[in-house]
Amino acid sequence: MLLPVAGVLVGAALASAALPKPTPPPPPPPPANSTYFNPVLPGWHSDPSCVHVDDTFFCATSTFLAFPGLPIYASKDLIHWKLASHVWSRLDQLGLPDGARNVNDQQGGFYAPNLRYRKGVFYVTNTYVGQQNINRLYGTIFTSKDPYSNAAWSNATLFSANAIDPDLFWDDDGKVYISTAGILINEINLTTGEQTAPVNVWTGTINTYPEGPHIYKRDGYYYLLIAEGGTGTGHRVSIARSKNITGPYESNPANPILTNTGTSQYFQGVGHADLFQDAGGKWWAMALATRSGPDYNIFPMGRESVLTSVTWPTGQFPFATPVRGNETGWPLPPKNLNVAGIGPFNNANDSYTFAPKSSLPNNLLTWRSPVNGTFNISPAGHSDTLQVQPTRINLTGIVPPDATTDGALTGKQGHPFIGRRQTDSLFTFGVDLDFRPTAANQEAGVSAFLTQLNHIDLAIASTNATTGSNSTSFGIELRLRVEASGQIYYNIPSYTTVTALPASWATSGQKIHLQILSNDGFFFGFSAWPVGRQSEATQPTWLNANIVSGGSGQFTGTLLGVYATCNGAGTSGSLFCPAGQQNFFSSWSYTGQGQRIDNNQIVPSW
Ligand SMILES: *[C@@H]1O[C@H](CO)[C@@H](O)[C@H](O)[C@H]1NC(C)=O
Ligand SMILES: *[C@@H]1O[C@H](CO)[C@@H](O)[C@H](O)[C@H]1NC(C)=O
Ligand SMILES: *[C@@H]1O[C@H](CO)[C@@H](O)[C@H](O)[C@H]1NC(C)=O
Ligand SMILES: *[C@@H]1O[C@H](CO)[C@@H](O)[C@H](O)[C@H]1NC(C)=O
Ligand SMILES: *[C@@H]1O[C@H](CO)[C@@H](O)[C@H](O)[C@H]1NC(C)=O
Ligand SMILES: *[C@@H]1O[C@H](CO)[C@@H](O)[C@H](O)[C@H]1NC(C)=O
Ligand SMILES: *[C@@H]1O[C@H](CO)[C@@H](O)[C@H](O)[C@H]1NC(C)=O
Ligand SMILES: *[C@@H]1O[C@H](CO)[C@@H](O)[C@H](O)[C@H]1NC(C)=O
Ligand SMILES: *[C@@H]1O[C@H](CO)[C@@H](O)[C@H](O)[C@H]1NC(C)=O
Ligand SMILES: CC(=O)N[C@H]1CO[C@H](CO)[C@@H](O)[C@@H]1O
Repeated sequence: MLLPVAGVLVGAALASAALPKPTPPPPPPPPANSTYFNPVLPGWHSDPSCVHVDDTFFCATSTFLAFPGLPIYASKDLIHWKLASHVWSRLDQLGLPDGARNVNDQQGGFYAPNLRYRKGVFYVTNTYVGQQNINRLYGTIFTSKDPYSNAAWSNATLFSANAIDPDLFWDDDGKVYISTAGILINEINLTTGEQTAPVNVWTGTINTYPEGPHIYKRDGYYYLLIAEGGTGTGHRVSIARSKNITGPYESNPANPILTNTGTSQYFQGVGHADLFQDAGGKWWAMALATRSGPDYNIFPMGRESVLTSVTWPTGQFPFATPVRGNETGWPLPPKNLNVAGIGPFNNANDSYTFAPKSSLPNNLLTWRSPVNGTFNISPAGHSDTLQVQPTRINLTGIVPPDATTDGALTGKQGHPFIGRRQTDSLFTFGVDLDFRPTAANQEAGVSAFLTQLNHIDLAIASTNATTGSNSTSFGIELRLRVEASGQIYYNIPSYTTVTALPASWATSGQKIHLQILSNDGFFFGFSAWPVGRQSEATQPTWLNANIVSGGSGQFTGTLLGVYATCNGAGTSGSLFCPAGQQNFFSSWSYTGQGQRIDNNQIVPSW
């Protein structure tokens, strides 16, 4: 046995002496782990659900009453996310009576989406909640072969949903299952809509709001990932598995696999995760989190999307790296901004001129779907402006379901507001306003808007007080409105303060600049000045961002935008104001100036 081996060795030694063999290069070292900042989708981006298709990652997030709704973001590097399309951009996609407007609750509308890809088709499965009744829900499935186009998204196929947060799972035998909060699972035939009776397979580890289920099949097991604990500081991600999709499911002894509950971390409410793999097979989780600290008091951006690494050993349960502002984890794909979509990137600044023939920027949202004709770009004689036709409802209106007298004042038929997400802790948002009132109590201005019951507005308004009046029968005032009635946990009063506009500001044709900014992420400052004369700016009024955190908007996040109203003047039941009032906004800008990533740490916006 020894000799032939020796002979081989000798032969090999001779061969290499005759023809020197290059020493093979050492295997490349594994790429170093990455460091990046969370949230990777800052601003209101709740309930993320993500897939990886070819070289691109896609995530969908929930939008409740905002329109257009259900954004799809695309990224090639997991850090820079571009708006690819909105799944819901046409009112008639829902096919419900009254379109999609007739929702009472401020937190109704599109709940958590589920984004999946199968054989060339993207599926977004969801529930539309609360039409006329908070408990009423419609299951919806939208499909598209082109995630970069609004128009390519189908009308909704409606199905009877057992609960919120439906998830679609295709088994190897072609059967399709829906799981929902509860956790309930049943089979659905996507062609006929037929469903089997649901089975309650798991109530989680603490019996509290088991929801947001996702099923993954791996190593012969069905893994059932859920959110539980409620979408506040108790939020967590847990997992169970079974060899049989309908159970019984075995809870992971190491649950929860991802949470910051019970910690002093700045990122709280971590939960509602979805798992996906990158090109190298590494697992990642996208989850929601609030930048609130355990006080859970000031978090104007609401629930944002955070990225963390997941380790999933063969045959075992996965576990995730805890969520931090300065996150370390698997190597990231190289930076790549070559991403398609209707844009912009979520972290971009806005600088909008509303040039003639342009359309509304795609990152602007309205509250509920807008009344046709509310927003006009560069109308005749007013180039480079966004005209907001005032409607009779102001940003509060009469909050449903109390509106027994005048349905137009509930907002259920649309609001005269359009805004973008606050995406940075520190920011400056500003716009110029050319306000042309024709009667008392007309107003137009800017708002930090969470819901109809949680918003702060700075407006130019006409008043019949005589102070500051010039050449008209009404005066012009700066009106600051704090609407905090939805702030249920803290006893913040709602109030309005007015100051007469200085006479020198109110000259004909003078535009007024209105600004909202934050220097620390905790307080918002509201100020105004005549365009071109910033030295005359009012001292900012500083207000606690708690006014637009949680409360009636615990599922949503702050939008910064513009509005116009005549505060109920005109004909009962009619949406628009008496003719005359004109409001032209121009030079819209938003600049991100910093992100708070820890209780005592702010970094430049990225
Ligand atoms: C969507 O539904 C509306 C209303 O029923 C209909 O007019 C429209 O043609 C539908 N669109 C598609 C793409 O099916
Ligand atoms: C769905 O229903 C159709 C019509 O009955 C049937 O042809 C199809 O096989 C069903 N699909 C599944 C996956 O059972
Ligand atoms: C899986 O569940 C189905 C439906 O409850 C049942 O008929 C089947 O016996 C189960 N299989 C196993 C292996 O438990
Ligand atoms: C983030 O953490 C890394 C170490 O993981 C450290 O080198 C870096 O300085 C930190 N960045 C900030 C802004 O704290
Ligand atoms: C890299 O990140 C992964 C996921 O967070 C972690 O499990 C692993 O220990 C890290 N490796 C090093 C060398 O830090
Ligand atoms: C936004 O503008 C600020 C201030 O000019 C700048 O520091 C920041 O880099 C900009 N953000 C992006 C994503 O370009
Ligand atoms: C919306 O308004 C425009 C212009 O006023 C009009 O052409 C269009 O038909 C309206 N659409 C609907 C659905 O009412
Ligand atoms: C001023 O207010 C009073 C009382 O609200 C109202 O009766 C009057 O019509 C107003 N005047 C003008 C010019 O709007
Ligand atoms: C907003 O509109 C409602 C309903 O018309 C009205 O009661 C309220 O006074 C208005 N708010 C302001 C600040 O004018
Ligand atoms: C009473 C008063 O202040 N009148 C002023 C109104 O504005 C015009 C145009 O700016 C001035 O010329 C008037 O003096």
